[in-house]
Amino acid sequence: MPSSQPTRADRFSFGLWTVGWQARDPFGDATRPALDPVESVHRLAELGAYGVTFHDDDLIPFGSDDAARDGHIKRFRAALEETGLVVPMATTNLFTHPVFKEGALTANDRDVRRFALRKVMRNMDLAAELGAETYVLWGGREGTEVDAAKDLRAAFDRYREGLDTLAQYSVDRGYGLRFALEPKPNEPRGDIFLPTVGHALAFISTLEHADLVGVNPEVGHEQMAGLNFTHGIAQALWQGKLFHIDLNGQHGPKFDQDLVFGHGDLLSAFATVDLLENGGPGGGPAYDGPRHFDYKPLRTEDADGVWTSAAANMRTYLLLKERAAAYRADPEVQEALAAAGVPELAVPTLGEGESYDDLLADRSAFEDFDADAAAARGGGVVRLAQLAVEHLTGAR
Ligand code: GLT
Ligand code: MN
Ligand code: MN
Repeated sequence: MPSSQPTRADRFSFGLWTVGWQARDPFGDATRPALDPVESVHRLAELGAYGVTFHDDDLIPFGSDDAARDGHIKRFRAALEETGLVVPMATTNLFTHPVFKEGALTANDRDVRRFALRKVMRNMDLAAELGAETYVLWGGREGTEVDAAKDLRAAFDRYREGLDTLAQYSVDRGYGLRFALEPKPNEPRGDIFLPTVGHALAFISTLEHADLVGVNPEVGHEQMAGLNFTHGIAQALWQGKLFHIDLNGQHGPKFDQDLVFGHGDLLSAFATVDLLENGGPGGGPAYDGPRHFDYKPLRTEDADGVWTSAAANMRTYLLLKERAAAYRADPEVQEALAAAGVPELAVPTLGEGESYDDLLADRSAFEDFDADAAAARGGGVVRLAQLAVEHLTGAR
């Protein structure tokens, strides 16, 4: 049995809104009482997490006066000090209050946009004070149901203006924050702007402080769009843009399930962990940021079930990490990888110093190339898939 007891070194973190979700859904009332953020900090620390993240309103209820606000922050800070938990990331709730029903940074109403910016800036102050390095922006309300109701090009101008303003604010205040945009295709809006990792990466390239902005992809959000999550984060890593990650589970294209990590597409979760842990230079980790879980304990669960599910996320990650290491170390897997030609993709297509003229002169590349023989070679891919299944099921 592998050691699956999480430690601080594993860098597991959770949003206050995850374990704190009271399980209110569009069809039913809450099934659990509110959870005190201080209790969440203590329970998460006991379970082996190293970090906790929050929206402004998770910690300080919307509309609190200054005295109440200070009180909430003080209690939270004390809990962090007692437990040693850190705050690696913070974010803003720009979606719950009805004021944001038509958008926040891209609302048609300019006053709402100005209010949204101020709300973010205020929580950036707190994030920096608590030592956060990353600031997430999930634009849940930035989108439409009726396209005629929004000047779409102006929406991107305003989105960019918002990001440029916030990044400049962080630079001027010396906060050192990096921003991570979280894509999602839909829900709560019919269609949300920046629906996938790819859209977000393209948008980021237009920003004034593009270097300070990356992505926070969520497993289920890419899978809701029918996309391959591992491919999405691979491209983000390749572009140096995986600033944060939201791990959870999802069963294909349907509403956002926010299941426990690995409780959706397990093979995809295996590929994700293998990439994060073994996909870097020399086979080491490709990502060194927090392993952040953004899930919702099932609505069926009581308080015990909440903590069982929090622990399940971490244990599943560690089990997959152990399985991925065993997979990589298995001589038969090594041989199957070689047979499938996987290492060959790392060899540049043109030789050292070779020009396209040299390629044109190389008869073996075209005139004498036997396309039919190359086409007849088997890929050896099923064997790799089955070896993964056997490692996952404990058969190897
Ligand atoms: C909300 C959303 C998540 C985002 C959070 C950050 S809020 O719960 O469903 O995916 O990560 O704003
Ligand atoms: Mn989600
Ligand atoms: Mn998320």
